[in-house]
Amino acid sequence: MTKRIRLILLTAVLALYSYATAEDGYRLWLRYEPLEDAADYLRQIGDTEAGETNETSALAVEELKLGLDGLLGTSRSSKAPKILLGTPESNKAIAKLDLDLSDLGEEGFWVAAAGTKKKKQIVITANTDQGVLYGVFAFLRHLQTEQDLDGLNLKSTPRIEHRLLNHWDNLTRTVERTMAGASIFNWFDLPYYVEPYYHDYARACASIGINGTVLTNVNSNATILRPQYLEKVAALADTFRPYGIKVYLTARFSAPIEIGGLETADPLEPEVIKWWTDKINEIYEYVPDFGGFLVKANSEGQPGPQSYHRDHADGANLLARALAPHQGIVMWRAFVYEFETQEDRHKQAYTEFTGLDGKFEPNVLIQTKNGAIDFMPREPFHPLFGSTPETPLALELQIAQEYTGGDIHMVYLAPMWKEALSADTYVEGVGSTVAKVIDGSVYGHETSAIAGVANIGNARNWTGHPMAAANWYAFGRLAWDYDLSSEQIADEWTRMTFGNESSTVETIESMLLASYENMVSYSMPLGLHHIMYPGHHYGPGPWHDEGRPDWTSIYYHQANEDGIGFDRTETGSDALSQYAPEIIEQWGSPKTIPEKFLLWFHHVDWDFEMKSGNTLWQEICLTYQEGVDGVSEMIGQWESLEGRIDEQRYARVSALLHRQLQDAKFYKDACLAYFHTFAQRPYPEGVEAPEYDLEHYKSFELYHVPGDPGEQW
Ligand code: BDP
Repeated sequence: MTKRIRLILLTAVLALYSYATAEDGYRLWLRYEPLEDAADYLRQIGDTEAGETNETSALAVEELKLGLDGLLGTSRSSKAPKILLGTPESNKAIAKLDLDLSDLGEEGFWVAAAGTKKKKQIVITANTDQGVLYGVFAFLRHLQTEQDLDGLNLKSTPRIEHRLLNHWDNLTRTVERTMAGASIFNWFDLPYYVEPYYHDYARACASIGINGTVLTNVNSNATILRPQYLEKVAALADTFRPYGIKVYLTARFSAPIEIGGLETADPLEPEVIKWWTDKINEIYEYVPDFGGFLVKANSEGQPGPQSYHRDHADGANLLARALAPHQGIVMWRAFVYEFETQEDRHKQAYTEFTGLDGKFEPNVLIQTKNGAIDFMPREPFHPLFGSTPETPLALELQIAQEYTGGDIHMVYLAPMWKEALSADTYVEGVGSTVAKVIDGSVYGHETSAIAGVANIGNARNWTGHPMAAANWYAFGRLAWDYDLSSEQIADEWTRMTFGNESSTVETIESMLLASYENMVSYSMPLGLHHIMYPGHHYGPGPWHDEGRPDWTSIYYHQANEDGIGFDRTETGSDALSQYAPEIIEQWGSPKTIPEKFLLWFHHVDWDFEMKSGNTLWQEICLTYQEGVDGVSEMIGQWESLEGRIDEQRYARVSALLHRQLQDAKFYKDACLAYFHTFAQRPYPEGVEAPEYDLEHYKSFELYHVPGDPGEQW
């Protein structure tokens, strides 16, 4: 072999090696890189004795092997404690232990040290194979995060029954409001070709307890209900089933007209009822465990029952009755507001759905966004939570960062979701948190659901921004157990994604945990909301004043020479009256409301004195500045990791953080330049005045922003 050929070969081998070990993010939090303390663990973990009965249990065995081989290497000592894996039915050795699994339900698991002093064992068990699979992921997470095996005892059951991703994916493969590439669902190739990555998607979802996925956009297309597409849906359902993931679809209310050839979609017309019943029966022929429908009706131009002078209950019940014999559910969205009325949008869903409470079939859940406006960077909880004692509510969160920096900004959303989940509605006394309304415990509902609008696309690393995967992870973990803290979830994710080296972990965690407040501060602080650029929603547009009033910014901030903020008290829209008396009392005065919600409920003078002693104007300026400074700090923290983490992710995050800083500064400068025209007061010390005049910011345009529906149709 000549020197030259040897060199070429060597380069090829090296390239292959670096490709194979590349940290391109594809493996998400399931990297299973060798542990530093592997030798220690190897003394405590021996061979696996598994009971295998079906595809799900086979996956559990395979995952455990994959995880252990990666984390600890492939050889095991015959003297080390064995892992007993399976249900008491599938594994005789587990049956012999005679464990009480009665509190584990269908999905819970138990991972524990078992056996005798002489013959130690580790048991990973559950009532079902699905539970065992969850147990395997929990055990591997325990190892990945380098937890102790002494006294191992992980017992857990999910708090919420249906834990769903909502994909806002179109059949054309564009994705509404997600920036991570095209839709992962390759409809044209289905059912002939099932992409291998569908398995990896399902596996990642299962690893965090997600058990359902809505495949299609809430702005729906009736084509998905055609037989040709149902075949495709069936191929996906077959792929996801062994991972415990059910598929759901969005139902376009006018489908009987669009694909059924009827002249009406009136939910009370017998031919419409028959059409949906036949369609639903047909779906179950393709997908015997089809989960049900998510419906956006009479909202933002979507068809719905009100077009026929029927109400939302008539619409939801039509579908629910046909789904019930198959155990399917309807998630009917509360995100509705009238096209014509000028009533504060904040109030409309509450008025609509409290009026219908008690009229829904038992398999209907009203799916409600965390806040009443629309996934703003920070929203007070939706007043509907706790206000429909007869009707279960599902919580809809947005993992995609529509208003929170797209997937360009590093923003860890768990703190926002925790704020919503732990908000006290007071409806049944202190402690009636949104989480408890959702899990059904406040009013004794049996069924419960939580949904996250997915931030996933066909980007190699799934979510575009390497840090955005933390949000997918956090959603699943909180859906399983809303009592987990943002810190704990950040810690798990960071260790699993970047390894356990302590200063790396500390640095990334501290960045994650600061990121949410930073983003709120540099975009919409102190209760400001809906002041984003129209259409694509990326970046500021506080001056936006065209079109229907409640789609403008000026409608929401109400800035004038006197002050700023939306009066939602008695003297204004009175949306506050939709909350419990305890909330009204606290939030009713600008002096007592938590300042983070001040301008959401109050129109306040520029010179209003804040708790800090600053005037409102000064506080607004300082908070914007704090947000920008926070991003600079994140950059400094990230730079301290150079050389300590892989070059690939280091470089990507670095570039993104620099762009985030530029954007944050732009947000601050644009908003301050604009609000200054009303406030006309000097910028306080410590605040960098906007670099340019207002016209500069107003004239700035972004083109072809990913996820913008205006670009898609
Ligand atoms: C808004 C989005 C829009 C969605 C709508 C919804 O801008 O793209 O279709 O919510 O949730 O946030 O239906």
